[in-house]
Amino acid sequence: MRVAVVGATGLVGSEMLTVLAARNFPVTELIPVASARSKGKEIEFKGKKYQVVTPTEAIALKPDVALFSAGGSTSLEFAPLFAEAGITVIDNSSAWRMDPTKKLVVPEVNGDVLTAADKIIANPNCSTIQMVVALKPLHDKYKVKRVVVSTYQSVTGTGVKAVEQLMNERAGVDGEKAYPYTIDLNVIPQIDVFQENGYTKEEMKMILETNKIMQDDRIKVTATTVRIPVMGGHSESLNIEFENDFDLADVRAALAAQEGVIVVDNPANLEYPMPKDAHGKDEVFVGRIRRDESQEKTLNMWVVADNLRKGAATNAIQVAELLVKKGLI
Ligand code: A2P
Ligand code: 11C
Repeated sequence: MRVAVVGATGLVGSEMLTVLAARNFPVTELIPVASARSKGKEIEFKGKKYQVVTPTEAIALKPDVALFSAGGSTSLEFAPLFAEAGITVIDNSSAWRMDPTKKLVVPEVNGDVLTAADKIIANPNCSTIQMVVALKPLHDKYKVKRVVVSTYQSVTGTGVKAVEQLMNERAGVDGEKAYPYTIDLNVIPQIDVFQENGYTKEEMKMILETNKIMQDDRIKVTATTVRIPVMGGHSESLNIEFENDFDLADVRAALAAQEGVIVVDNPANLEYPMPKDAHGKDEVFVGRIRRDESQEKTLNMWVVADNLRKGAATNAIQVAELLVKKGLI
């Protein structure tokens, strides 16, 4: 498989290279792609050096699949050109997610929607991915009516500049700011830009993308998304109301049986998921599983995942693996 990684010099792009190697994706040739600024730069993959090319040069090289994580405008401009050249695109930006002609895929949740006609496939937002992976087995069993989610999101979700801002602030050094406020020793209740309804774009992504992936517009979601000075992954507090009542032991068993989920829930030993433990892992970790005693048929749980892994690179590569398995690339 000849694989292009568009945005190979970025945070998600370099995680894509790590995950391609770690999962032994059958890469025969890597084509690292970035902006003209990075042309010629050397990228190492599995002990071999490859030179960065521009998107236009990459199209001429005709890879089998292109993993995009170079921002929405790059995707809007180049994904259709790659697709026209017969290259399957898996796009991590928000550019195509809500386009009704494009599939928005988390393999464990709705991998069955993929067909040979899908040439641009959208990878969901990181905070949405980890939530739907945890909701899926519970929706199948008890039918989710409503989710109230609050997030605690890592600075890595913003990109290299935000990681630098946090590190500079910790070191007491001046530098460029990715956020409008200090992030070290602070919490910023704003992720992405505000919309007319008072919600942020990140909050609206969690709502709209969940309905599309779960293929059920009746699931009501309300979200508050918050940036915290953390590196390893995103955390989410979920309050889930079901149509049908549940037994807590069955909830734990259903989550433990779900592909891609690891239950870490042992309060007696102070065991629960934390971003420092999820860092560098491909799974979604679930804990603090308990009944909401203020309302019937309602559950509280805590969900953590590495946003650069399952929230971005891993999910995109799992989509590629599924396409290979189905013979679609
Ligand atoms: P470059 O390093 O050449 O700017 P991050 O989100 O971590 O900041 O990374 C963004 C990624 O997207 C980088 O690899 C960046 O490349 C790439 N990128 C930005 N603009 C373009 C573009 N017009 N064409 C191709 N890649 C781009
Ligand atoms: C964050 N969720 O943590 C964002 C980053 O739509 O893919 C990913 C933005 C997106 O800031």
